[in-house]
Amino acid sequence: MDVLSIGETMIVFSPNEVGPMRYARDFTSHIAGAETNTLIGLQKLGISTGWISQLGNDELGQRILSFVRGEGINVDFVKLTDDANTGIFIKEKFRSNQTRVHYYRSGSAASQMNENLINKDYVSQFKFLYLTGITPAISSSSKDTMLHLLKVSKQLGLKIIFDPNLRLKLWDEDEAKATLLSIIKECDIILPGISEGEFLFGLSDERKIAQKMIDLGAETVVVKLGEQGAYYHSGDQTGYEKASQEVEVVDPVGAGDGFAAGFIAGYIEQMSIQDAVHQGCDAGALVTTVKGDVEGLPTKEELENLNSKNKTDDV
Ligand code: KDG
Repeated sequence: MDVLSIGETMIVFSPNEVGPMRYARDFTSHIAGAETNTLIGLQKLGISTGWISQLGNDELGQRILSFVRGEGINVDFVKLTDDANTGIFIKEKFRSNQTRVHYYRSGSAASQMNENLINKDYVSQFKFLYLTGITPAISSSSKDTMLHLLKVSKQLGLKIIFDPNLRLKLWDEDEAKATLLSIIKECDIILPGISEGEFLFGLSDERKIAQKMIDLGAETVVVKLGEQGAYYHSGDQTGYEKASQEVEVVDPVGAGDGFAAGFIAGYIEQMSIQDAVHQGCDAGALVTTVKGDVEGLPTKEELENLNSKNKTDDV
């Protein structure tokens, strides 16, 4: 198999109307979790994946497990526990241009993951480990479990890919900075957002942020610049790439995870770094055109057809 990841996936509830949530009556629910968002995107692009996690043995946990399994991700090491609930969060569209996230995940099943979930034989079946900075933020046992998996994966020769995915609602700034920097030193490929570079190094120039991470030992760094695309630095290659076309944004959440899926799939298929970054930009842009984190993730065919804009099937 190609890419393994570990992390928490939740059910997200979104009020159907804009405005403070205290007035909301109707909600829509979706599956959301940065790591499974990326794994689902990879599966859609023909890359095989596996996910390590813990869910509550409850209705929401069963829904997440069937959904993730249904997308083709290997879930042999996803445990259902009776001791804790599946985490949830609410995505409130407070104003039409302002989204607020409210987490109800403290003490969740995933936050109680421990090292017993990590099976060396299973890990050895993969070539890449994909991690995000959310997993170490949710609890100390989850952090220890992820760091143990990182160590085992390095011993087994997996390539490590990391998206810092800073979530300051989940941990304090000093701990976040120290932990993320210590993880970055162990990684081969790093996919930060520009604001994460600012947080970690106090730098706002994407070229300097990438150079800092290269100096810390990374082989490839791609700094995501939102609608402006991304800047990459890999060996002696540097440059900027943008999505093939501008899109109408319906829901921006999940764009970074879609970018990771497009880029990693291109990297695994040995595209040039420039083409892989371009594919990441296209995948990230497409995610934002559909409500939900994963529903807009493109297939290979959709990415290939992207240039034939506004295509309508013959009816
Ligand atoms: O990247 C999107 C994620 O932020 C979202 O799916 C929820 O994983 C999530 C988190 O922990 O914030």
